Parts: sequence; C-alpha cells; structure tokens
Amino acid sequence: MAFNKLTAEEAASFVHNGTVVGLSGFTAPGVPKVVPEVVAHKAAAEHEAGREFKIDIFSGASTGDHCDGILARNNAVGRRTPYQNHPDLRKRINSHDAHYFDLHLSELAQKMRYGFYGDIDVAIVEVQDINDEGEAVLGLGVGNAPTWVQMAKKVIVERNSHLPEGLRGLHDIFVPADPPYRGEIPIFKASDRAGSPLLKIDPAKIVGIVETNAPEGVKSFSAPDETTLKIGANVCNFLAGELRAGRIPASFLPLQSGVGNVANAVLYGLAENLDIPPFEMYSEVLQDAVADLLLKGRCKFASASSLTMTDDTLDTVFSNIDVLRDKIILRPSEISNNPEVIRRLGVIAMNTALEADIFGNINSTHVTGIRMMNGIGGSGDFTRNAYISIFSCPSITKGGLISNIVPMVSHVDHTEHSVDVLITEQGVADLRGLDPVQRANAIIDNCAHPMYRELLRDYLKIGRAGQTPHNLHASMGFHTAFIENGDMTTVDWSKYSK
Ligand code: 0RQ
Repeated sequence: MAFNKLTAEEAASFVHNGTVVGLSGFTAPGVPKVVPEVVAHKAAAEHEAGREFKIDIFSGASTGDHCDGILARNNAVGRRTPYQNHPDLRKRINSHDAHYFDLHLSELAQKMRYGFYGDIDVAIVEVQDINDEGEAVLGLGVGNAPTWVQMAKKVIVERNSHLPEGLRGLHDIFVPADPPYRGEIPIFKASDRAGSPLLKIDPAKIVGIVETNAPEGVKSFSAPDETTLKIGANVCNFLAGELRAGRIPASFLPLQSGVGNVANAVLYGLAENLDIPPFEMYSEVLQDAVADLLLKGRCKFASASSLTMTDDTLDTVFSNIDVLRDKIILRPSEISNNPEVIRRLGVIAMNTALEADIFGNINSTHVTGIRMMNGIGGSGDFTRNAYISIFSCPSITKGGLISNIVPMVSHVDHTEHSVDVLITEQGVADLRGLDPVQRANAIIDNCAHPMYRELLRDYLKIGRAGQTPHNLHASMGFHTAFIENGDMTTVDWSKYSK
C-alpha cells in the first residue's frame, strides 16, 4: 500500500482543538520537526479568530523549540506529560495555562495502555524510512512511539531525509504485555536485543507521509567549569574506590547518566580516569561525551532511548555508523528506563539535584518548592532501582545566595531511602548504612559549602529530639530567607524556638 504524500498543512488538518497527540522521540531527537510547528501556527490563527485551540501532548521526554517552544508561545498546550525543559513551556506550566503532570518516564506508556489518561487521537512519528507494509526505521529518539502507534486512531509519518540509511538496525522495539500477562523482559546485558529493529505501524491508520529534511538542533553544553570538573572527578574517584574495595565487580557495571552540564562533565571524567575499566551504559539519553567514549573504546556498549547529541557530534556518529551500529541500541523509554531491567543489570545511577537536604532527600524539580523546573524525567526510574544511586550538584548556586544543601528540601522527588551517595565539588558523602544524624553530619562536612556549614550545624542544634531532629518551624528557614532577602545566608535561627 503506497501512502499519501501530505504537506505539513494537510497533516495539521487532522489536529483540532482538544486533540490528544502522541509524539515519537525522546528529548529533541526523534520528535517530529515540522507538523507541530504548523499546528502552532494554526493555534495562533484560531486564537486570532477568538476560538479556543489547545492540544494535549504526550511524548517520550522533552521535545525542542520546534514543538514545546512554539506551541507554548502560542498558548496551544493543554495537558502535557511526562517531561519538558523549555523556558516558554515552563512559564505556561507555572501560570497554569498548560496542565503538566510530571511522571516517571518508564511509566507513561503502560499507564496509557491501562487507560488511565484516555485515548491517543493522533500519533505523529518521525522515521528515517518506512515501507509499504508500514514497517519503519525510527529516527534518533524512540520514546513512546510504539505505544502511540498502537493506540492512536490516526498516524502521521514525518520521513526525515536528513537521517542516514545506516540507522537501520540501531533500534530494538519491544512492547511488554500488560498484567496479568507480562513475562520477563529478556534483557540480561546492555547489548541484548528483545524485539525488532523496525516499528510496525498498521498501514490502515497511516493518513499520510510528510517529507522533511531537518537536523536535530540539540543545544551544546557549556564547557565544563571548575565546579563541574571537580564534581566529575569526585564521582570518578568514588567509583574507582568502590572498584578497589570490591563493592563493584572488576568487570564494572553499566552506567546511567542524567542530562545536563554536570552529567556531561562526569562522563568526560570517566574517559580520563584509567582506574575505571571500559564500561557499558544502560541509560536513557546518550549525550555528546558518549560518542567520543564509544569511538575511543572507553565505552564498550551503550543502550538508551535517544542520541541526544549536537549536530556536529551526530555528523561524527553518522560517518562512523558502520562501527557504532554494533555498539548502540535505541529502545522505547519503557525499556531503556525499565525498573526490572535496571535492577537486574545492576545499573549505577548518576543523577542531578536542584537541592538536597542534610538527611539525604532530593528535590530535582521545583525551585523553592513552587516553580516547576523540568520534571523528574527518568531519574526516579533509575534511582529507585540502581545498584548504587548517586546524586550530584554544586554546593552553592547564584554565587552563594543559594545553598544547594538545605535543612529540608522544599519538594521531594527522591527520598532518603533511594539515595546512597551525595557528591558536590566539596566532596563525597557516602550515606550507606548511616542513621539520619550521621547522614546529616556526613553531608554537612563533605558536601555543603564552607559558607553554609555552621548555619546547617546550628540548624541541627535547634531541632527537636527524635530520630530525624527537624525543627518544623525553621525547616524552610533557608528558603524563606531567600524569598524575603534574596540570600539564604541571612537566615536567623534565633527567631525559631526549639
Ligand atoms: O539556572 O539556567 O538560570 O543558570 O537551575 O542548574 O547547575 O546548570 O544544572 O543543567 O545539570 O540541571 C536538576 C535542573 C539540573 C536537571 C537539573 C538553577 C541554576 C541554573 C540549572 P540558570 P545547573 P543542570 C535524565 C534524568 C531532573 C530530571 C533528571 C533536571 C539551573 O538535572 O532537570 O534528572 N533533573 N532526568 O542556577 C534555584 C536551586 C538551584 C537553582 C540550580 N537550589 N534553587 N535555582 N538552580 N539549583 C533526563 C531525562 O529524563 C530526559
């Protein structure tokens, strides 16, 4: 069956006010690049004419400016899940124009299939190529595309000629059966394949193909600075110590690394640290550093849901694709982030915190507990199930006006039970086997910035007797000092009784 050729405008005519859209991809890669933008223009015209126009967007993770950005600027986002990181969408979320619910990435596909969030009307899927039987080679991000095409009433395909033919064979598409019929996910090492390299789309659902030619447009990271380099070195030294102590097997264990500048710096640190043997990754995104590590042989194999790499790095990947195809697998996010597989493989998880408290709880999402930053992403999928779960962040932000180590986090994403090790540029707090007060001392002594250490010790002195000696009146003292004076060091514990 030959599919209709559609212009982006014709494709966008299938998307109306209230349409629930499922997008392929994970971070910007793999997300359709053209139709969402035309939908945003359509929203602008409808608003101009005084009519409502918003769509619900279910994706794999964040998207990019050509999707979340332009739709948010045109106030065209209704419900949104499971992750985002665009400043314009962040504004809409925090002003309640967009209704964002933050979700563990591994859970979205199955919760949609269980019927918890309603139907998918239209799936828009980016492919490298598709044959007349509807068998598609996906692009550089998979996300929840397999579930969206399974559930959607209509499927729009964007075929991106910027993607090289060599991508064929990179993907492993596997959708687990739902309870009570689910069996094991047959992945016993990062390089195992469980499904098919092709995504099968029911040809009867495909309304047409839009031809595109668009690069991914992933933004480059800031060059590592002194702080991120120190964090990276502390993480590497900690891992090398665990290896020497025999708590990590000599063959090493697969690594997961979160997104952002710190995560990228940690990976560059691993490349340099020859105490750590060549390793595998079982992660959700593979950032720029991983391409280099794979080509140098420092990383032996990498499994993820997306190649979240800048266009320059992708050019290198494309020109080495015949070598790299045997070293990379791209999976649906419910498999790349699957708790069953993460626990089985013994993945070492490395994620980033906005703030951590002295007892080991982590806030990854809410600035001063109120404003949504990005979302929990896959950090919970990995943290809760990891062999060792590491969180890192700088000890201070905004030149020291903010301490990233606080008495009590203003929002909890990861509880003390799931956090083994906290690392800042100051040092490493190994929290394993410690009680709450021991944890607090380890974090204050090793991770807090010297300018905040006494303030944090004084907080412990005004705590009420109990296993976790909080002072509930004072516990948000750092945050209220920041909100009132723009500076956490102005906290005054004498205002609070014991
Ligand atoms: O603000 O951009 O205005 O300078 O937050 O901080 O230090 O550059 O850190 O880029 O690594 O992001 C937690 C947000 C860290 C990210 C978070 C301000 C700071 C700066 C960013 P500016 P940095 P990073 C895999 C796993 C959750 C999802 C996740 C994240 C900006 O890592 O979203 O882990 N994680 N997914 O100034 C106020 C504080 C602050 C603060 C930092 N305590 N209070 N502002 N900032 N700490 C990914 C996927 O799932 C796809």
